[in-house]
Amino acid sequence: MTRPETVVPEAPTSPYPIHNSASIISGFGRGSSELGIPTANIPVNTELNNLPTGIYYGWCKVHPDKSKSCDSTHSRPDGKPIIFNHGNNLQIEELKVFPMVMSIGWNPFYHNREKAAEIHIIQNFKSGDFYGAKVEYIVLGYIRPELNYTTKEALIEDIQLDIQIAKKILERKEYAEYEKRLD
Ligand code: RBF
Ligand code: MG
Repeated sequence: MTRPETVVPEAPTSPYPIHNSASIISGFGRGSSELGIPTANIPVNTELNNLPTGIYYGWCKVHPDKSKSCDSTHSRPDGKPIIFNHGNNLQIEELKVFPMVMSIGWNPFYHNREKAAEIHIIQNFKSGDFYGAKVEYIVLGYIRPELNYTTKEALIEDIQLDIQIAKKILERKEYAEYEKRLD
């Protein structure tokens, strides 16, 4: 399937906005290392599970979990140890509201067996990862279905296009105003 054109309504319409928060879990670790596009993985709750699989846009904000002051180590399914710092290393300017793109689905390019929900925050985080932090998100619309690709480069190119589309839509007044809803 080739990428369909993204059609955006004047303003967010039902079922959007979808406003919620989740704890960041560990994924496959491919986003940063293989694609250069880090994603914060979150559990697929009922609300996200009920959406068609595909790529979405909206706003998000990371909240450090201050109740967990100590780092803890979890083992990823492939055995790699992952340090959960619960976002307590983040800089103050990294705690603002940022635009985001969210992927919900099976990652056909990687043949995942489990459905995943992942948020790419459109911001260059300089202070490292933040497993175990809370991410508050507000989904405002849909960009496209998940697609398969013949090369990793083609997947990266489409994700870069998603990012540009999301940034542009979120500048519109009807979408920009939702930024204020994230406390
Ligand atoms: N994976 C796919 O297999 N097909 C896609 O069309 C696809 N689109 C994505 C779009 C965005 C904005 C993001 C953040 C991810 C997308 N992914 C897609 C998921 C990607 O494969 C995944 O983030 C990495 O494999 C890391 O888990
Ligand atoms: Mg990830």
